[in-house]
Amino acid sequence: MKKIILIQPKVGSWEFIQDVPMVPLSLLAVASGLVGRYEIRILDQRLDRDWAGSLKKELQGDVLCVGITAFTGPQILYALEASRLVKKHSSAPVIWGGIHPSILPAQTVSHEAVDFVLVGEGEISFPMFVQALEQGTPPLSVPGVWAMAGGHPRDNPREGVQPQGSPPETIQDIDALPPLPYHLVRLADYIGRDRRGRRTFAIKTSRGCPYRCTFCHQNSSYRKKWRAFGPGRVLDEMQLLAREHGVEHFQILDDNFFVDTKRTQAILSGMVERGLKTVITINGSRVTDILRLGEDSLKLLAAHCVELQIGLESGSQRILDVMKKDTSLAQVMQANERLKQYRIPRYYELVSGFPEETREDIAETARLILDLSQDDPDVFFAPLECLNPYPGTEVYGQAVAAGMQFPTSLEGWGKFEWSKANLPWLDRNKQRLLESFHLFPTLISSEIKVAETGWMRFLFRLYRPFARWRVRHLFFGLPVESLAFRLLTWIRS
Ligand code: B12
Ligand code: SF4
Repeated sequence: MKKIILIQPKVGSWEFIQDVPMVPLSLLAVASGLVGRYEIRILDQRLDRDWAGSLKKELQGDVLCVGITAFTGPQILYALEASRLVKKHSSAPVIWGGIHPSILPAQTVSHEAVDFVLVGEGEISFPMFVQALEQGTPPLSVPGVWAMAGGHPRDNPREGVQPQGSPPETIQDIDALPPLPYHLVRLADYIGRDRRGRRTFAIKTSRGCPYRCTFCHQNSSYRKKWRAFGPGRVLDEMQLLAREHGVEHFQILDDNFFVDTKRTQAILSGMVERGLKTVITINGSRVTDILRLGEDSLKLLAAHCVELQIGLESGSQRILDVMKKDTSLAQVMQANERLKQYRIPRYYELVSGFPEETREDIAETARLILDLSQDDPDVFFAPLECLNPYPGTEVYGQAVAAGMQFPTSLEGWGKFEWSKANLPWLDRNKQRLLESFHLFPTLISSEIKVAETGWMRFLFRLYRPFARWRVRHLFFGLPVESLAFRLLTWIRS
């Protein structure tokens, strides 16, 4: 049996934030159609300290190819390190897939350490590619494959088959895909603990999102197509993971979990019917979909959901319209009220730094944060993120038009600094404001998540009114907090 090596590169600073890395879902998905036909080895740089040594050992077998996944950012540098090592120690072709290579395939495949790029979802096309390699037919005939031809990056250049640069279709019926081959990894390495010590594991129950936000990768990667696993498959997977691996908390990584309300209801009620004692965190949702949920779903959600992450983005209607969020502030308040009624813990996410955004728009966001977090222990805010114009998004086009310089090489994307200073439309005052505001949404929400111990929570409770005052007035001068923080750290050490 020929061997296929799949590499999960490190992510960067995230390694220090997470207690355990997230299970390599992308590689497991890609491997799902190959199980039984090839010897598959998944190598995770985040877990294996001597990953280079392990890779060299694996390369000694009969290796058909090496697949590597990457999204935009420092992960690319780690992926390149692995690619170069393969090139140095073997003649096996290196194929890159995942979000970054899919968005910029020509630039990616132009790198000397990359032989092929496979654009889009890999469950069907990767087995086709592998088969072509094995049979010695040109892999370029497989939809979505890019390679260098005649010194130029080309995708599937056969006449009449597919025009240059057009991505392959997304997989319609993802429910028909084989289950994830969890046996290829040591699952225990990917089960972390939440704040209450529950065994926590990440799953994905749907892909894509039908909406059109200008900063979101959805529109390019999945072209607004939302596809989902049916409730039966989702519940079977949860049951298996709970029974065989003791998972007590599922972190659902969907872009938008609630698109199909019937499916939501079936999953939530199925958890009760099957006696699943697990809780869930939902990573991706939006208020307009939450408003479509019936009373039954909300009750079930209250029973199971320990954290509902919601993309609020802004407190300014004008900016919500600019980013094409297709949501009104009245809907935001209404959804919050419904969730509050059921005491469903909300984790709101915000983004700022759009070209049209004024200080008054930012002040409106501040007012929304203050309103929603007022006397509500179940509301928590993520830090206010500065807009990152990722390639493939509508704001990326705006940034290019405004003269923002983006990398022209794969290495460049790996080293690219996503800092506010890069945004061409932000003047120095607004940059400073966004930088100072960044952590305050988190500081003024529930202390439970911010402060670990009882006495810290006490101090935090004393401090919170001051933090709220700062947010109300958008006044972040005289940063006494950072002095206090340094003092506390010194005392503790
Ligand atoms: C889990 C996750 C993380 C995890 C790590 C995941 C990992 N494996 O390393 C953590 C929490 C660490 C993380 C961090 C960040 N993330 Co993140 N994350 C995700 C999330 C929610 C799920 C990814 C996933 O597992 N998908 C499931 C698999 C099945 O889908 P897939 O990866 O697309 O894989 C398919 C295809 O791409 C292809 N494929 C993938 N790999 C390969 C390899 C080969 C060889 C082949 C042939 C095919 C192939 O086939 C797969 C099956 O169809 C996505 C959003 C999403 N819903 O996808 C964001 C996402 C990937 N993250 C994103 C971002 C921006 C970040 C951060 C920068 C956020 C931040 N502000 O700090 C950080 C830091 C990243 C960095 N570079 O330093 C963006 C990436 C945009 C981009 N252009 O790359 C996404 C898309 C979210 C978004 N909506 O913008 N993230
Ligand atoms: S609703 Fe969320 S997932 Fe959907 S396009 Fe907007 S930001 Fe992306």
